[in-house]
Amino acid sequence: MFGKKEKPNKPESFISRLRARLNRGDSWLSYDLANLVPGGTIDDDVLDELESLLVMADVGVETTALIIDDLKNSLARKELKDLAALRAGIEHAVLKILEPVEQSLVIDKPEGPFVIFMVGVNGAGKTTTIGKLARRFREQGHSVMLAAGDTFRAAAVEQLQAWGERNDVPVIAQQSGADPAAVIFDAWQAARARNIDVLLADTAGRLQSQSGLMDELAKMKRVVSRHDESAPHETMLVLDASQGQNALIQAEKFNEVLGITGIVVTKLDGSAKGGILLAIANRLKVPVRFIGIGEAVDDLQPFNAREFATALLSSGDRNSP
Ligand SMILES: Nc1nc2c(ncn2[C@@H]2O[C@H](COP(=O)(O)OP(=O)(O)OP(=O)(O)O)[C@@H](O)[C@H]2O)c(=O)[nH]1
Ligand SMILES: [Mg+2]
Repeated sequence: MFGKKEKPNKPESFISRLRARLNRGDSWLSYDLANLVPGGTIDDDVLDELESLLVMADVGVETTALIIDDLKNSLARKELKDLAALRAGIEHAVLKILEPVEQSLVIDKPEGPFVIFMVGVNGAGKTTTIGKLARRFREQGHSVMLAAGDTFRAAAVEQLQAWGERNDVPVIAQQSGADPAAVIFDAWQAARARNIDVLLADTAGRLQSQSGLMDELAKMKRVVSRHDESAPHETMLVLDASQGQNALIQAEKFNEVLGITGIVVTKLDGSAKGGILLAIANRLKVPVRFIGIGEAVDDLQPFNAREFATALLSSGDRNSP
């Protein structure tokens, strides 16, 4: 395979890694677009086929309809003369959906620590994201502490402690089976006493359908807000992009129970086509803070709508000669 430039002395930028890794480097959208329009004419049939493509790429029926309606209006105004105009039209529609959710997380230090709750289903990437964020915040000059609120899974505390050691960040933990709300409160008190800027709270993975466990998260939030009514300052939902439309269902339920204030979409480097980000942005309108494209520390970066749209629409390897 070729198409990717070697740059031995300079690490690849995040955007080029995103382009190379999204849907395993197959830029399905531009590749399939070119195939849809072999003769170069855009008509209703082309848009109908595009509609199926978007639905298959996890964009979802509702959000796809929004994009297609936009394009049909452009077509009626005779603005879609060729493939380039169609691509520009899609990019415009995609940006209209993504730009409003591009809102970076701002750490403004209140009285106590800035508290971030990390929630999501099992294996979505919560603990890893905490590790990556701990590093990022440290590099930005903030003092950081981690709370081992996953007291359920046996190795969870060790996993968090490993991240803590790697980044020289203290971890507050109790024995496994302890009440997670007690761990969080303990950590919050410690963070306040030590004048820590950011407290990142890990929680055990749970399915959105497990109502008892969802209530437990709400209780963890209450324990902190009782002592600092502005906390938690961020309830961050971690979603695994490879779960497709299921991630949207998770997002809706977590939002309903907890009031999500930020989203992290991980694993965009796998087989995920990335359309799920459009579905989530359109349905929830909750800020997408970061996206993850791999397991390394710098594989997590702030979400940038334009970069993401470009990655969706850029020429992939399959278009190379
Ligand atoms: N490829 C890839 N893997 C990721 C990404 N983010 C996290 N992972 C991997 O996903 C796996 C699960 O990550 P965790 O951080 O343990 O997930 P979790 O949500 O804490 O899981 P539980 O605590 O079991 O609920 C790990 O192997 C991570 O390295 C990503 O953006 N891309
Ligand atoms: Mg975890």
